[in-house]
Amino acid sequence: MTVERTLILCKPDAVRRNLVGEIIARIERRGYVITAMHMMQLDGERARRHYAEHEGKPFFDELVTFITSAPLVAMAVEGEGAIEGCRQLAGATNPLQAAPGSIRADFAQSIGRNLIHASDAAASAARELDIFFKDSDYVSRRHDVERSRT
Ligand code: 3AN
Repeated sequence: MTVERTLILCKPDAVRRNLVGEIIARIERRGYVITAMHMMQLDGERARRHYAEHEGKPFFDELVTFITSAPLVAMAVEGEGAIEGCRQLAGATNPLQAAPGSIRADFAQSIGRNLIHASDAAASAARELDIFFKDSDYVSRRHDVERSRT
């Protein structure tokens, strides 16, 4: 069994629209397990690190401005195949192209306000989780992860 850990952000639009519970419910119903969680307002330095791969793109400044504009909820989510599974739950970046039933298709209209971040690969998950959490923030829920598969 390959248990993965991924970073989920309920971005400021999700918090403002009271959709945090909806997002958490979908993650938990899928059987994934939350092992760390913070509500926080991100500073510019951490926001730029988080979105480093987009530096230089036309939407980068707006992205950093938006993600730092109001509180977000950051979560570490664990489970078998959790990285790809959470990307499925989120849906495609552009809500108009997101699969029906995904969070972005069901609740978002535009690419700049697409509610959720979900890491796209093991390396980016590890890098991004380090921006939001330190080792002592994680709780151990290995039994819950194992039970949730059956
Ligand atoms: P995803 O969040 O689906 O992995 P990325 O990593 O390509 O998408 O983009 C990160 C974030 O940047 C997106 N969630 C979205 O908020 C924003 N973004 C991406 N592409 C655009 C764009 N063309 N215009 C405005 N914002 C964008």
